[in-house]
Amino acid sequence: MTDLSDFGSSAFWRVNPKDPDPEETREWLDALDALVAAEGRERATYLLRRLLEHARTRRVQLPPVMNTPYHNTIGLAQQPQFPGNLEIEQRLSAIVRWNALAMVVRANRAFPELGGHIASYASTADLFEVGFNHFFRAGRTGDLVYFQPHSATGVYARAFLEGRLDEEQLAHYRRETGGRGLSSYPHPRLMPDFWQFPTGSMGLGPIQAIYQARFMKYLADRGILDGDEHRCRKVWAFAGDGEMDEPESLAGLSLAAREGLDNLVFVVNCNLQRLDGPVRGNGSVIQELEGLFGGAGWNVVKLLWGADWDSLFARDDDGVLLQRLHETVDGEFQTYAATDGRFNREHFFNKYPELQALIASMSDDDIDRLHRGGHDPVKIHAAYDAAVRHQGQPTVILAQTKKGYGMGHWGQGKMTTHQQKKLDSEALSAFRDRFALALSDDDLEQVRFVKPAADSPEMKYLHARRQALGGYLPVRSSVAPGLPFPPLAALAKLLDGSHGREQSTTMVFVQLLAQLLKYPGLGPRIVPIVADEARTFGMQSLFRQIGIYSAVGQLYEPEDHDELLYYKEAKDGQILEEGITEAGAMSSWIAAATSYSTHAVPMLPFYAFYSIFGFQRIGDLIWAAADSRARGFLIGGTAGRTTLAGEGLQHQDGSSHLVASTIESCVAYDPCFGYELAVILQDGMRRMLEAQEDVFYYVTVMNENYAQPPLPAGSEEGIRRGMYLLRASALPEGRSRVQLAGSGTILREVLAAAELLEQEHHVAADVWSVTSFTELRRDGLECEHWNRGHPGQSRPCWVEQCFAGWPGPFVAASDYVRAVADLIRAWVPGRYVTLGTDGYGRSDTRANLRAYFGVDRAAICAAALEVLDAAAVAGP
Ligand SMILES: Cc1ncc(C[n+]2csc(CCOP(=O)(O)OP(=O)(O)O)c2C)c(N)n1
Repeated sequence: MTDLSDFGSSAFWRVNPKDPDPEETREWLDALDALVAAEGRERATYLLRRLLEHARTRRVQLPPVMNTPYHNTIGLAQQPQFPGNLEIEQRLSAIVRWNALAMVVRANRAFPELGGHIASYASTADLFEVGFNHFFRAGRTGDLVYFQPHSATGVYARAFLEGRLDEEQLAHYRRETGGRGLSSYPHPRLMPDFWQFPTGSMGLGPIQAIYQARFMKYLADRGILDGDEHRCRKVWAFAGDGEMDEPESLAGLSLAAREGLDNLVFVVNCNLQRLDGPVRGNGSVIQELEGLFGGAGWNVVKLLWGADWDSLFARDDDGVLLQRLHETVDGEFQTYAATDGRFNREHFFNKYPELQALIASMSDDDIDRLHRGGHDPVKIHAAYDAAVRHQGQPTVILAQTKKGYGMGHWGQGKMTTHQQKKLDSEALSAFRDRFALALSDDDLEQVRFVKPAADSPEMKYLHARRQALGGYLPVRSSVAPGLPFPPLAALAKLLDGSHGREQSTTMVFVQLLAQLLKYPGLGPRIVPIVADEARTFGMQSLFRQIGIYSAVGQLYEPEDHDELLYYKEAKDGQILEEGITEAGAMSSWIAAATSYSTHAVPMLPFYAFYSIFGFQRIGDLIWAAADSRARGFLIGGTAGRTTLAGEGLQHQDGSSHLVASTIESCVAYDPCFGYELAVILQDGMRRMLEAQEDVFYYVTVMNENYAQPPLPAGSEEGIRRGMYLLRASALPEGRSRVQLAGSGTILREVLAAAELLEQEHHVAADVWSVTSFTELRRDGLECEHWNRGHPGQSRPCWVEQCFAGWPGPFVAASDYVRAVADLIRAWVPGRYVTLGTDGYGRSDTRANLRAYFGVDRAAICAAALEVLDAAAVAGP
């Protein structure tokens, strides 16, 4: 017999040392077997735990226990009866496979630049199909599925069979500008009736799915969703094994386990390859992921081998097969996927005589047909069934597949398969034969889509299965009830100003939030979210007032329990305190901000964060939020490069407004005064909750204290549109005159500069408060567009309307890079000088920083005098 302990220096043997006394080992194993047989597995688990504890006291080093053998977690004996018609399902999945492939091939025949993927869906087709036929429940209380993005073709191909997409749409895959096209990846922004969750940026699907599952528990624990109705709902997240390398893919694993998210199922499509090559050529990605998920506290289900391996494992008395699998690294598994039965026999099985004997009765074709688990519907069904039944933990299914499955030597397991998007007739014909598709040579040549007749057994089956599961998916709905919100008059206290008391806009925001939390009908729907910065923003009073959500309540007496505003965690707590994870907090925000669509329950999330750790740190998640048609408030706190004084380069934000301006549905404001903030937030609620516009707000608030003035009469429209005249100079006509504009706290420097100009230089200065350079620019662009389409007519934009009759010159300053104030240059009717905080932040006092960056009153005054001088020299 082969000495299994002599496999040389493979990765397997580095963690599995040789056995110095096999006989003794056998005795221990026999003893365990006898125990299990006599007293059951539970008793064995108990004794193993005691043994481990005892070993620890003896300082015996423990082996890595997070890995199980390289076979299916669910044994043949535990496998439930497959409830479907296997034959019909296989025929259906063959058609879906073909149509998915045809979309890509046709698009690229016509326009080679369009791109697309065939190999990824080829590997995941069965994983999707078993879900569609047996698990994914549709409807308002149905499941939420995050699809692996570059397998979107398969979802379209199935929707085509279901009659939800037509042939013209399929023919316009990746050609969207004409209006009948299909998105490359899941994009609710582009297909708002179809896709629910954007997953195209690797890693964002997994983290959003986790926080979605958590948000559903939050809604149920707070009594907003009916717990009974929603108990069976699952969140399914399909990810690639390469995708699991993204930090975001792994970032939420411990939260999911900690919160016991048994409504969450991850399916990792382990085809062992990513774009460039193998995911872990020299190791095993499945074993690695098993350790990671298991270590985080997940229920791990390995789905590695198809039914045809069952008899091989059953006869593997000496464990040679298992050992051979363990010593094989993923790079070799890929080669086995790319080669035929003969090669596999010679290189995998023939290595040891015991293995050779095991497959003696199998032909090369039989070996070629040995399935990996992720291609066997029965095994997939068993894994999914176990996952949906599992309680108390989230489940991950590690499904082993072959990349480019069924693409023969044109793609299966090939290093370059990820980018394969064209197939010649020979390859198409081989694909047809491989999946027994009833296609003529002409069908092949034209790469025709296939749709069986409505009364065919396949179509009847497909519809019946979906009917049994509540309908079709993915489907996105935008229908949601509105929410009440206060009229502006109800915010009078904030609009009246602080009566001389010094307050920051952050404090005004917290007051406003507290008021909204008490507003009937709206209060309970507000979701305050923080990433360990509540105290920074003075939000700690909310801890006691509305509680921090915790799935288990509060199991300890908080250190500050005898204080009025103690740290209160509660099962019905309203605040989501995410800890130091901006990505996690943002994912929670997305779940809340799309709840109107996902759950037909509108919520109003406010996520308050250090403004630099928003667009800069997790910009891609904000982009995904916009794609998701999120509605809610992002509050960029401690904003401005010179306003957050002491913190320095990594903390001082001078660019978020510039980035915000690039996101079409993001409405951004940089208000200076509390009344401006109140008008903006109230208008935001009107647009999002009443008009149900698919926009979200980014509003910066600062921590600088100053007296908050009352709302100047008639300024509401200007505040909303982006600017208004705050102070017209009282100096008599005939003086030199300049128009100054400013935003955020720098507006106060502008006001001080106006005083300086008037008092020391006898120059008249009018001051404009700019609440949003970005909205002003949008309005300018829109008017330009309109004017172009209406020759002979001219619609002035808001900047032009405001500055009409004000001759300039103009000076504008903000606490952000100059490019922010430059956004409106095209519509300023005169010489326009901008000041900003370009460069790296650094720590110092506010006064020193503003002088350093040239945005203080002296710099603004100097810029105004200079531009006036230049104008005087240039003449009228
Ligand atoms: C953030 C991000 N980086 C890169 C890409 C480009 N990309 C698309 S698919 C892919 C490879 C995915 O490999 P894997 O997750 O293993 O999925 P498979 O196609 O093998 O199923 C890459 C790098 C992306 N979509 N998102």
